[in-house]
Amino acid sequence: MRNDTRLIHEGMDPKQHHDSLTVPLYQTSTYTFHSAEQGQRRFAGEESGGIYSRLGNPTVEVLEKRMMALENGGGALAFGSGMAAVSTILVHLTKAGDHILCSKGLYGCTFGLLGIFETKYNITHTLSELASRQEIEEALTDKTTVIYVESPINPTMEIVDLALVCEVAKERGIRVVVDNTFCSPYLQQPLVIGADFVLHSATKYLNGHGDVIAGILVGRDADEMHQIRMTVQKDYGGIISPFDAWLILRGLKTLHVRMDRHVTNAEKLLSYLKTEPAISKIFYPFDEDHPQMAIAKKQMKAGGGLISFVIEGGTEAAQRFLNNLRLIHVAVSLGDAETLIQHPATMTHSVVPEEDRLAMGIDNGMLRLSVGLEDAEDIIDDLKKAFQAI
Ligand code: LCS
Repeated sequence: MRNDTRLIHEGMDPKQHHDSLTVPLYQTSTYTFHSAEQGQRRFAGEESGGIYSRLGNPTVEVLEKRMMALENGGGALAFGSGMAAVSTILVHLTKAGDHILCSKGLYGCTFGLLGIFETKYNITHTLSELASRQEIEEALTDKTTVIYVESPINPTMEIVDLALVCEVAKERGIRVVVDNTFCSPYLQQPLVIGADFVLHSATKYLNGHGDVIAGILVGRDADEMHQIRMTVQKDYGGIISPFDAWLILRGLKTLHVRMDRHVTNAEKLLSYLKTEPAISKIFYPFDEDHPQMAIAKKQMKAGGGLISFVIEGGTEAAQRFLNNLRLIHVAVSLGDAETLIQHPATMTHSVVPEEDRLAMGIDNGMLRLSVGLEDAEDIIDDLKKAFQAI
């Protein structure tokens, strides 16, 4: 199957589910054993089958199989949030005293998690542009076990050259984790490029309907993914609920058509935003003024549905602009049918100290627009009116 077909069919055999067309919702916490000995065999791993839904659930399993196929991995795990996926893989790959090399910018809570790692376990990190082999090599230490990158970076839309990072990491046996939330596997497939793990806030494009918090982790190696399932995921316990998995399966069926529309709407909005005199900078990966457009085009199928821009006048001007929008909702999150806009300095990245935030390139006047699926002209009209009002 090709990926657009996998979105709809992968992992689901109606014959195994009473000929149901859609994946049934197994809303159960536990499974009944036919005998005490069978329970013993299942716990011992000698017989497959249900044990307890923190260890596996048939609805969740279809989602995991589907995501594994879409990302070209060997195994996948679903979580109760994107942050549960982030924390699980970082706990798996590090021990006290290790070092994590990161992209220059990170989602605010990922940055917060790294702070916890540092204070509690002396696991340090460095943020780097990772722009050249030399820069990557200089930022590595003999304690580096992981390179953790977002690309595009939330919310600056900077791009990391994934092939370059993977090449340098592979030479040194360092594992590469890519947060692919902004792209979804429809636009970018980091495992194909050479990463070891790819993760998502499934809250965003994968689900696409603004009604679930969830995460996905896909790894190259099936045995290692099973090991993570039976250790960090099981014992830290950040699993997804079957209902949320069911909703994401429903959302995934339209990922390709939704992403196409997010992208065409974003392109229309970009053309308009470039004519707005109040905007001093615009960040969109496939914009010809984006300094890393060539790298973006090498690894992404299209520019995605997020545009960030800076308006003159800092936080005060940004807030005045937001307060004059009527159709576009002021909200964090992204990847939904509704167009959403947020102010990273006071919202998603407010936990990042100002000095670090500015070093990440997040100005006080920056706004991040998650372009929805409405008629692009209506979104543009709303933006125009807000600009006129300020
Ligand atoms: N990674 C990225 C790139 C994200 O943008 C987010 C959430 C996460 C991980 C964490 O996922 P969650 O636990 O929320 O499912 N990003 C958000 C954002 O930009 N606005 O609100 C949440």
